[in-house]
Amino acid sequence: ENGLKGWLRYESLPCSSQCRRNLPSGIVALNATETSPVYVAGLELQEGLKDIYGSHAQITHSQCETDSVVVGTIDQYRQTCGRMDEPPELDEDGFWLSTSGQGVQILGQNERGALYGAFEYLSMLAQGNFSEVAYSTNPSAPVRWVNQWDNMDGSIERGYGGESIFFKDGGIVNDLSRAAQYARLLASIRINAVVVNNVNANATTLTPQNIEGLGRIADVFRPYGVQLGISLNFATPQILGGLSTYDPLNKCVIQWWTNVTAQIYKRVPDMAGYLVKADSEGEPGPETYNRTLAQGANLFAKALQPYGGIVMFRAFVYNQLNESNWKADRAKAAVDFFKPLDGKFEENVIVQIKYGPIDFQVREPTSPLFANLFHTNTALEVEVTQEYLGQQSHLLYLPPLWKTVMDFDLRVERQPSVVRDIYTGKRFNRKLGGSAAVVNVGTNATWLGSHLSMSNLYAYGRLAWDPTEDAQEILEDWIRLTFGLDNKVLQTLTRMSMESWPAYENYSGNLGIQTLTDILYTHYGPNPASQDNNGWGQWTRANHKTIGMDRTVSKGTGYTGQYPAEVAAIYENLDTTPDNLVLWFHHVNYTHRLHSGKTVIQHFYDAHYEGAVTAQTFLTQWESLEGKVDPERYEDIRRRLDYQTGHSIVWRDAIVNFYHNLSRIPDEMKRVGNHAWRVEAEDMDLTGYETYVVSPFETASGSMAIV
Ligand code: BDP
Repeated sequence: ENGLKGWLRYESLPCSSQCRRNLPSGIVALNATETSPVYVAGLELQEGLKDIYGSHAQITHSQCETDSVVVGTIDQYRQTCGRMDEPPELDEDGFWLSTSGQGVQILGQNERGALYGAFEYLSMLAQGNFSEVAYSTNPSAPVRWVNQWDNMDGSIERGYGGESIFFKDGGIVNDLSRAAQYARLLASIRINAVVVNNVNANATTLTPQNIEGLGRIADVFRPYGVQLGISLNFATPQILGGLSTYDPLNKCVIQWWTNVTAQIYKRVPDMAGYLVKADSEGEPGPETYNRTLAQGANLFAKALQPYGGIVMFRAFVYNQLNESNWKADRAKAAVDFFKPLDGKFEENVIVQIKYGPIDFQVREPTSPLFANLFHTNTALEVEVTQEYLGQQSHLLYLPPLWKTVMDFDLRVERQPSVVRDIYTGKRFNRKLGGSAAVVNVGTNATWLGSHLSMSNLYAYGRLAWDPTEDAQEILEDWIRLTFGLDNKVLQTLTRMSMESWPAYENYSGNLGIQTLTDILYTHYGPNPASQDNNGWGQWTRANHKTIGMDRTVSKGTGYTGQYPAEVAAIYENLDTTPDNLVLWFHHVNYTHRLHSGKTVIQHFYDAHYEGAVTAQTFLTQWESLEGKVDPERYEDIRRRLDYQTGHSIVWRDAIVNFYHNLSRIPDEMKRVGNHAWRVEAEDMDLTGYETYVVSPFETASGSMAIV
């Protein structure tokens, strides 16, 4: 139980009489080609039936048996099994699942859909569910991608699960078995493409040798219906191609991209498309030549059009980093850059937008860019990798956070405009759209570096398919698939997970102040001092009396004006701004009273103590499951929660001490700075350890640690 199988464990279950009645006696996979998703679906069904219920079903390919499970496309079914009276209505990648007649039917609109249906059926079996169902399901959007920030040298930017499963020493690894296993996991949650290399892309990704290697990755993905995507470095024609320019309107540059795209499609005829980060954080882009971001995006769009590929063009472009200017606001940048370009992008461009306007913080308001593009395809970008959010060392179930954005109604033109309806294309009638998650799995057997973090990957896939699904119901499925059917395990892990985001928000940064982590590079651990005086535009504007960014139109940066009128009005006014975003939108005294009746500073103190208290229950809650979870995973998770217990206290004390020092306002509960019972490590007799003054000072009590 090292985690490698993720939620596809197919743990053995007793076969009740209902089970015996309902288990199919054979498997009919309507494609005999070994690399086809339908063939793979047949094998997966066989393995699942064997592992879960010990039943040995034979696979055939050409004859329909009534008490079998039949898997294939609608067309294959018609050819082999005869007419269908009422063929289900399916969109691309959709499927029909019926367990209600004789045998089981799993029919996809295409082969990928058929494979998804097989995984759905197996997920029912693995949860002991033999209910009779007959339904079709379709994806909310065509783009359900994941991004990997893997570098060609094998490291992974913001990855916490080991080295890359794709790259090493500048090339593609020989053994791609983990890549195939990844595709299997992703297919089971209906993800249809992986962009395999970092958005901060290396031009050498596109050498002929590496294109061949990328082709090998695509080959191992293909049987699972997963397509390959590639991140591009905008300056590749110059860096790799030897041209004197990378101007997107230059004929030689256009020709260069046309040629390289042709070479890629020759090797990978089903390549999904490109992901481009341009003119952002030092990455090259069209700005160098005074061209617009749309002109930059369209360069790739046109190269891809003959092959049906897509350009995911990132909206994560920002400036406004002059801290002395109180009107400067990085949060405004995406709308400033992209709104004027609405309608100027080719039809196969999708603007990929992070959920909030800054950068994957523990709480952000919905990116207003979703309310400013009406003639442009959009996609939502989330992070499964817990970059600012505890880096897999803290339990954090993310979907409740994502849902604050997916379910947010932006009220464009005073009409219902829920974000999930915008990026899936429904609200503004766009054909393309969807979502992308930065995942960053690595060679660690747990994939993400921690068993419990896998709930986020699982849930991402489910929400990409259907963003209206309930975060807790998804979690419960994941728990049963990952840890079995014990009710106490289910209840306990559900509770811990659902409490995890509020707890982390409480002890890391509340009231919309953003995650008070180190901002300079690590994005880990508390460092509130770094949240001002930095060149990243992530500022709290904290001084000894006041805190928060004034983003109003009337007095501040004007950011609220980027929302449609009804939403703007709520955030413009301190009285109507919800407490959980008050410091995002307003600059107030520490003594300002919230709707809750508490002052800002007292809320800080209380929330940090409460958050740490909740985090400490995670360990005891988990320990109550000893014996109910296999020892290997039990112990690994226990150790992490033990660490989180301590680190949540470090967080708590760092933040409350920092603001206590700054504001000089005492804690009504007299906790801050008062830990009479605490034994400081540096006061003990030390053998083999030395004391060490930490920076920032507040991350250890008395600014002393031992090393
Ligand atoms: C930030 C990360 C940085 C990424 C960047 C991005 O810290 O490593 O390159 O986002 O999304 O959150 O491009």
